[in-house]
Amino acid sequence: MSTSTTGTLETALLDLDELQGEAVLAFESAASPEAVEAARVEYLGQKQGRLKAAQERLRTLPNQAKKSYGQRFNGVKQALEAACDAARARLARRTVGGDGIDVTLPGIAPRLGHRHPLSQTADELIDIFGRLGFAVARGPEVEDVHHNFDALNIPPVHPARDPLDNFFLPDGGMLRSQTSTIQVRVMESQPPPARVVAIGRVYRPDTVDATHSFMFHQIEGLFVAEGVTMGHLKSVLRLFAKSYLGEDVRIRFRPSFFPFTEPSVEIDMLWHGGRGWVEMGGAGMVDPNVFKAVGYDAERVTGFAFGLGIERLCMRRHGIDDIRLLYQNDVRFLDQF
Ligand code: FA5
Repeated sequence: MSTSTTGTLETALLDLDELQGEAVLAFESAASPEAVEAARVEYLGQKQGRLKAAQERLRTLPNQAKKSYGQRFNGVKQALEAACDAARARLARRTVGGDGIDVTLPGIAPRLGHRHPLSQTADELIDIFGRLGFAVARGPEVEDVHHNFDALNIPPVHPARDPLDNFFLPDGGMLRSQTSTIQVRVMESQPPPARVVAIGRVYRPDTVDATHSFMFHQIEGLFVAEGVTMGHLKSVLRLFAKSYLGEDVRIRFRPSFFPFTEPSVEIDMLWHGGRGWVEMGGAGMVDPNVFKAVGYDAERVTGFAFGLGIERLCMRRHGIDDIRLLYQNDVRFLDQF
């Protein structure tokens, strides 16, 4: 039953104003979802709500007052519903299920990772050699002695095959000790010409120190065609060194020996700010015995090959002085690249 059955239009409208003022205040000051719900029941409740009572009052008013009251009532109803929605939204933003978690506090930003410096180096090397016309080749890390030694002109008695210098597997296979295996695989699988680079992990039981690891990465290059000379090797490696380490880099070829190249050289590099010549890898003209092993005609084609240590290149580029830092996954270190 309505509290007032006989009020004039004027008092009825004043009551509506008062109702709106009280209700909006109740919603605005509600500090918890429970308080919003209590205010909703009190003002907007379908059974005993005060808005419902105000609606019922319409019937008691004289006919000529009904239109004004009805319009004002609709405005109050909308204002109360909007205040209720706003209070709910405000508290939903601040708390989840009322459990005290303030979701309006600044969040913990997820750490965005990036590619490992060695992967960045590998990508860059592939890019540079790609521009020089080299395609990318791949080969397995678990190899056989044919690809790791025999086809590379490394005879059974050669010290490089010493069990103490290799990770041999019980089945007679091995973890490849150099990416030169991929030279063999490429030439076995296609006729000349061949112009590829291959990047991959290699394994050697070397004692770990600041410049050596038991697992590291190499980039292998191979260019075989008619008329390839040592001059091509030098210019490709010089172009590469300048692209990767800068215009002021100097490159030196030091006579050396590898069973699969003849002549063979070590590639040293010297650059501004460095501490002296650093050996980056080996290279040479592909030995005719390797061509024989893969079925290439050594009377018709010549070629060069090179193998560079990716860790060493990456370290020189970034001024990293200990190879072990590259494998520890310490984000304080990795974040710098
Ligand atoms: C070779 O592995 C030859 N296959 C390179 C080659 C390819 C010669 C084609 C001729 C033609 P070497 O053992 O020197 O060569 O290794 C090449 C490079 O790998 C080294 O110069 C060095 O940069 C890197 N390297 C070698 N051992 C390690 C190691 N334990 N840790 C990190 N890097 C290494």
